[in-house]
Amino acid sequence: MKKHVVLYKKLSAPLMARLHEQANVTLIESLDEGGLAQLRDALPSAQGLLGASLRLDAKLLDLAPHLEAVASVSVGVDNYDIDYLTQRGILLSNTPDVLTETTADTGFALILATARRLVELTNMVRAGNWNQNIGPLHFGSDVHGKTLGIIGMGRIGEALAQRGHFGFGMPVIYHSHSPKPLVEQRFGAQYRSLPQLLEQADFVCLTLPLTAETQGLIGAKEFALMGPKTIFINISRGKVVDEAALIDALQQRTIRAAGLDVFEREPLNHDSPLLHLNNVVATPHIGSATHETREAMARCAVDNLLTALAGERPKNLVNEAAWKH
Ligand code: 8YV
Repeated sequence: MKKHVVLYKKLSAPLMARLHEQANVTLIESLDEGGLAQLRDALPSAQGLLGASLRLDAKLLDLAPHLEAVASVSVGVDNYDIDYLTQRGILLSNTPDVLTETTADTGFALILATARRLVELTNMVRAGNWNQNIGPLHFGSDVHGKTLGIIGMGRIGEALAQRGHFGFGMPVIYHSHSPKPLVEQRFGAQYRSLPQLLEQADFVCLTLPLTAETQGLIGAKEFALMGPKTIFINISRGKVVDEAALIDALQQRTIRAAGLDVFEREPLNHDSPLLHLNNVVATPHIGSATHETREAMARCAVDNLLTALAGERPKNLVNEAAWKH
């Protein structure tokens, strides 16, 4: 008997075909009010859910009494009430690994674009304001040889360290829950306390998950420890940062600049000061957003979901405690 799977993220034709072969599929085309109403109507008979970028809390999940598995097309799982899912025995899976390199590439793209003022200067050219040779007013900062500080040394942090060490000859310092001897061995990375890292790094890069512990981790006190030449990069989650404190640090030039792919609220408010600061490069959460990687993530999520619905343990199970077998 085919199980009922509700998708709230569009999949490629091959993946849709694969799902239709093995499940009864309801596709929610968008997450606007109409789409959310459709989702609420579909949940009472749903046994599997697949998607991303939607807060799945107890209130919504209580509408799905037959739910067995949720497959997130993301590595971050801050959108899920994991304790509630576990208490109900609902298996939550995510898509780590497949997006690591692409997201680290995004991180380095932001490091280079922000240090070399790429957006500001290409906008100047586009506006027809390139009228003379570039002088000190438009100089950027070097990246090669500068100190790369990584907060959160997981898969993505490690890939960022690899790029900095081998690609740009950058000394790497890092802060994480615990020392990472393999990273120290491979990239010469050195462990630092958070205050030490903030004081010593030329580039401060956030690559850690959003949890109760990391929410608001970087605020006014932390920005004050950085220097006027420090460049701040966030490819983790916006809520790890006190965004008002970041805006103030940028406006007061407490730090030199920021490269941001994530924000407290997404899409970013059109009236956000971050959109009007020259020392900000803001991208619309494109960390993993390449054709190849998003297809690989969706494929991984479909594998996880179908495995769970077949009563097997999905490869990327997030809440081990929900696995009763
Ligand atoms: C996107 C991400 O939000 O994987 C994550 O946690 O933040 C990004 O890859 C996600 O892929 C949305 O589909």
